[in-house]
Amino acid sequence: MEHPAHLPELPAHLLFGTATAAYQIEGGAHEGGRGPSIWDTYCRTPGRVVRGETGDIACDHYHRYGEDVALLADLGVDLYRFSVAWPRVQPTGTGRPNPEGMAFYDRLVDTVLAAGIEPVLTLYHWDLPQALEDTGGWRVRDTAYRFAEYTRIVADRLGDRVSRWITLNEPFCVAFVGHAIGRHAPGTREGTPALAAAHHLLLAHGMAVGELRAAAAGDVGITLNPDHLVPATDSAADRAAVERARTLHNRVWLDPLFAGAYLDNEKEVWGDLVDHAHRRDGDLDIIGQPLDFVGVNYYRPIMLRDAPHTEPDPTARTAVDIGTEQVAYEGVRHTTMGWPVVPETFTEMLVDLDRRYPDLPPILITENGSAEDDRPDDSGRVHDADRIAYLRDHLNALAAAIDAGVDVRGYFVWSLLDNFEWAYGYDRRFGLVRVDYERLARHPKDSYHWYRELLTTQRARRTTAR
Ligand code: GBH
Repeated sequence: MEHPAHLPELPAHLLFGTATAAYQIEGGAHEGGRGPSIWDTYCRTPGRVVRGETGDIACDHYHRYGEDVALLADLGVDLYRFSVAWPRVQPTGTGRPNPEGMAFYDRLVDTVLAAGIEPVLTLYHWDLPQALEDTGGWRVRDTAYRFAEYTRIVADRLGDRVSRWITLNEPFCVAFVGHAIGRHAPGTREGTPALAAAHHLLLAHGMAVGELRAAAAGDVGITLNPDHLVPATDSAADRAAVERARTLHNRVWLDPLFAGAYLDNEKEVWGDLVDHAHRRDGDLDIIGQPLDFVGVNYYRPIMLRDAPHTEPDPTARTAVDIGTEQVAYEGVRHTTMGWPVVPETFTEMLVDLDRRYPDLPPILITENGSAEDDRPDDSGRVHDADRIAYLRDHLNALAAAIDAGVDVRGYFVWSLLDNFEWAYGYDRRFGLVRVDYERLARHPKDSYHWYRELLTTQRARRTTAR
């Protein structure tokens, strides 16, 4: 079958989807017995989220999921990635499951399956039950055990129907944006406790893998956000800065998961912040169990230079104070997130990942997309040519990585809908579908129609390829 010139050409085996996350779309925050999460708390802390916005209503997906699944069906995706809100399942993070919460995900999964779409379930996309934060959150080991229990509850209920499971979404953001940069919940700026959180997240992942292997038949993986880090100059100092950042962003997760080892350079990067008291014998074996896939979220490269850390009070040093500073990319377009659009770095990141970790399982691109300045015309249509160009160029870059031998099996656009973009509130729009937050109406953008055409073309190729 002839491939239209304006569409990227991907291998016939590649599966396509879109992704969302519970707190960003569901709303219904006080319904169905849901307990409070750390994001409910964070949103209510003055100065944290743009205009003090919250996920209380969000896209009202909790009530409108039927309409959203119909949009997915019309789009023609193979896969739909969503997350389960832990505080809907266990309102206080422990104890017996909440029947109404379980019933919601039961209906959602059945509706997705009835539309001929495979559900891809993320267990943790950042909404920790507040009650667990109150007892130490990810800083304490107990939270990993609680996560394993929660995983078992979800697996027992949905394990017969969900064919792909993602334990955690972007643990980098949980540990370091949450506990060191402080721009995500719980919003603290810590050193050693943030590094403890990183370890407990890895442990939670490993324990959850064990539960999933016991109670669910599907494939199991984790979603990371491996960053493509570029030195501002070729100087030894800038290259060393990038190596420290590569440790903080990528190696913290990749080495224990896929190379069977803790970091060999922790002291160089964090000095006195390093404390092994939270590690126990055997943890590494739990963490490094084989996975069926690794999820990769990719949006943009980051350019860095060496910038000696000059905090006068050493006790105030956080885990992200590693003597680096971000440098702006010149001469490229930036999205409304302020992120540079450099599609070829998507190829470079994937090839680099593949070469550095020979034991990496097959990759699913679990998120890729862009926030644009979408202005609806008089009829409510959004002509988002910039988003289409972004997706087209990144899919071409993905095709190049696959050509270079990287084993990628799936690709998800972030996101199906405009939604609650964390600290940016509703101010940033990533959707293929516009959400009018006053009427909660959905309006497919031009990019939705473009992706639909791509999926139609790819499906036709798949049939001829057979
Ligand atoms: C992903 O995070 C998320 O999985 C998804 O929920 C989100 O909606 C999507 O991407 C788009 O952002 O201001 O320096 O403290 C992407 C990684 C990490 C990007 C946090 C913004 C803020 C860092 N995000 N980061 S900082």
